[in-house]
Amino acid sequence: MSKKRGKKPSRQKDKPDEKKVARITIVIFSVLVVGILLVSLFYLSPNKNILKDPGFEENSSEWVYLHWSPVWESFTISTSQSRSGAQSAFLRLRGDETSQDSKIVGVVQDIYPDQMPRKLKGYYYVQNWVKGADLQYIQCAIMAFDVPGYADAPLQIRYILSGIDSEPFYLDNAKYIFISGDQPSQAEWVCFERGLLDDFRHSWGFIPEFSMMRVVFEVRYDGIPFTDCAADIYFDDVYLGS
Ligand SMILES: [Ca+2]
Repeated sequence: MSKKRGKKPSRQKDKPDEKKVARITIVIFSVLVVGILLVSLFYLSPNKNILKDPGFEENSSEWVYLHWSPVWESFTISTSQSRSGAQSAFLRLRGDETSQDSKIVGVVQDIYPDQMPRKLKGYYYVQNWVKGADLQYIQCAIMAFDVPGYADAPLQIRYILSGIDSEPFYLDNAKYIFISGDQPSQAEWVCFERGLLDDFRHSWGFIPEFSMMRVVFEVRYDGIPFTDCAADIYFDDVYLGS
């Protein structure tokens, strides 16, 4: 009798505890599921831009130019034109009578993604375009460094955004893709968009592994200009991501 009396109260105590444990388990499970979904959405988001300061609004030190190259000149940040926000990257190209080689004005960012980004997108705006050299063009180059089998130079795709309709020169480590061979439209924002991963696969026959990726937006001429040449180019809202 004393044993039966002793068991009943213990069963009555267990039932609320089991319900409490079950509720806590459900809550923890739900929190975990929601957390995993949120993390997945963040990392798999189609709009995850891996470029820093893609709208040139933060004056980020991530944007640089190739200062070590004698043919390069720097971009500046401008408030004269912007597709979004108040600023853009401004590339001012002018002819140089002393030029014996290329002249490039550009803006560059080095990034370290785990894999080849799927999509490249951006906008550029052209003013004061005076073609003063056969090879005067606007270009976006994507360079993959330390690709196995290509240790000497980065494997590249060079997107000709506008200005020329044939390859300016041959490079062992670069493939050209022409987005527009026409002379550039002026005084309007022009969008360019490509499947970067597919372009590497189709152009090179494989998707390269790499240690670093360099993204270059530039305006340039190659060779000696035959007359004064000029171009004011703005880039804004550039995108590289999934
Ligand atoms: Ca902007």
